[in-house]
Amino acid sequence: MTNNKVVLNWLNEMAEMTKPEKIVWIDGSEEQLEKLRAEAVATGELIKLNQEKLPGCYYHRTAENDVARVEDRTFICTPTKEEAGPINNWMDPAEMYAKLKKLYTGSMMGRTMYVIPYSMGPVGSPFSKIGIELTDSIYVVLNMAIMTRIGKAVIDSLGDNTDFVKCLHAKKDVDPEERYIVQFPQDSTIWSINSAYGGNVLLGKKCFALRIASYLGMKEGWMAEHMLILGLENPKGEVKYICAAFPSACGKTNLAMLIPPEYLKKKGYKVWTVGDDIAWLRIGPDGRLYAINPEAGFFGVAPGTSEKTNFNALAATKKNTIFTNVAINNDDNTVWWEGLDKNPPENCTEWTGKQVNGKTFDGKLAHPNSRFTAPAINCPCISSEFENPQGVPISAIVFGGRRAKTAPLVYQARDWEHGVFVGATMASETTAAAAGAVGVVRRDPMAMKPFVGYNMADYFAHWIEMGKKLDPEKAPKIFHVNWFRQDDEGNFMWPGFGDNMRVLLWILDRCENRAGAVDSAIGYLPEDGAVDTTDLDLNPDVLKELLSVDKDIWMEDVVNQKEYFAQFGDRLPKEIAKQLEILENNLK
Ligand code: GTP
Ligand code: SPV
Ligand code: MN
Repeated sequence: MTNNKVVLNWLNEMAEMTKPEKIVWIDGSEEQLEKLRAEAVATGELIKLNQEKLPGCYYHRTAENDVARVEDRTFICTPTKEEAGPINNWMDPAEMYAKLKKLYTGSMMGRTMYVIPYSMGPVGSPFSKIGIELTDSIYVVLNMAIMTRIGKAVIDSLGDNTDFVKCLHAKKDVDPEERYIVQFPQDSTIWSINSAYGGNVLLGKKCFALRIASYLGMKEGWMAEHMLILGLENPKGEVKYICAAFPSACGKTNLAMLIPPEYLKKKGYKVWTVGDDIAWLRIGPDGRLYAINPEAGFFGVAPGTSEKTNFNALAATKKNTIFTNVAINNDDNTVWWEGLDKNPPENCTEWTGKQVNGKTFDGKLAHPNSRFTAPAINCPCISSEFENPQGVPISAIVFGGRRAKTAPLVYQARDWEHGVFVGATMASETTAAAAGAVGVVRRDPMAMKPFVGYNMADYFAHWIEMGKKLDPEKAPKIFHVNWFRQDDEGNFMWPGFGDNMRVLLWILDRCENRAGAVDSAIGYLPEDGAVDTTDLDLNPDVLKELLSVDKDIWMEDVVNQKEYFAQFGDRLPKEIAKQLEILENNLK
């Protein structure tokens, strides 16, 4: 497929180490992919679903110990520990290479190594970057074929260029004790072993498009962020774009595909999806911030996805989709998960493969982090700008997380620097998207805690620098939202989902100086009546509560913020320290 010497030498070196029985280049043709699907069905790696109801759809079940990202086994191997920073796992690159070489040696014996050339971003876009993933998993090949642009066009566009990310994945024994997800940012290299799940093995996604790309962005003057990108069209047909960073399983896919409440739909408001997980952001020649979605598909959380909550995501999964770790309805060979509807199948295979009566089963039929891999073009609300190589201009950046108490429904940062501080002080309850305890509040700056490829303090500094380079008149305004505030009984107080549109409209109005706000200790809050509650069955007292700031709880948070920032020592930008001081004084 290529005469690129650097590619071929690297490929040979990796093959000598892993010793596959054969090597197969993925050309991206439907014919080749179809052969691989058939092979995976024959070996049981995939199950073919009901082809009338779900054409082109397949099912995959992972090992029970391999169902989420593994943050404690994820490493950033920079030459010094300081470059990786205090919140990343680190090991000396030479030591890590030596350790992993032992694990990889002979790991593909008797197996096939697939070579997947892929592009993050439209092939040929100035934003785009190329990777090559070597893997011994057909499941990975088929997922990468949905999530990225793959094949001959990509390797052709690389030509003799040596600027590509070298990605190696071996499934090996899926042994959690020997599982490693390792980034070597200085070498543009990713090595992943002993997993076959999602973000651990689809190396274009979190490993490249966030960890390696965030490092490249810092060096080259752009940003790689854990953000959705959506376009909001008003009745005049004008579209404004918003990026939002929420931690894993905190609502990005849902917000990106939002369907407005009926009264707004009737007026002509629409939402268009550009991306649901990752944004690459650059400053354009006009001083504005532009974003592309480097991915080509959605690797979305299945549970909670229904016609009511996320019609568009569900519609996107009706063809050419791979489902992982959901439940199977044995009566018609279709899929089911908690929250799809209120009718679990009686004749059911739950996610680990046991035959159960879904109606009486006590437990989850689908794993809480079960996922669908769906082509973006399947989405009914995919933006016409999805393939735009220049990206879309961003009006607002929104941060958010799961906070039962502290954060109000929405507030606005006073300026860019304050906005960076708002992002840097993000915290959220942990979810099933990563292995470990669920529901524990942890600090997750910009939703990038698990994904930043260098020292988080330098990452904050990079955000501040980017702000200085933007035209101050055109820089996105920065906001914080919380869809997950709870009452004393633990119920969500805000209806969320489509009704989040009400908050987005306030945000865009603020960007154009149209909506009212009141200054508070933490930033600008919507003034009375500024969030439109037309046709919403919400007690005005509840909205008041949702928009309230409890100074005692915030003071506790400030104590925690201080402790958190202390670990960065002198490397913490002075702007962040100054904002912390302002917040503390405001709360006193
Ligand atoms: P990753 O793919 O892990 O990065 O997750 P994500 O941020 O895209 O989260 P997603 O949109 O898949 O939502 C995760 C879970 O949160 C799902 O079970 C949703 O149903 C639920 N959720 C999303 N938006 C809302 C909301 O506005 N309110 C409430 N209560 N739940 C929501
Ligand atoms: C996330 O965990 O944020 C995801 C899923 O989007 S994964 O691809 O596993 O990272
Ligand atoms: Mn994500």
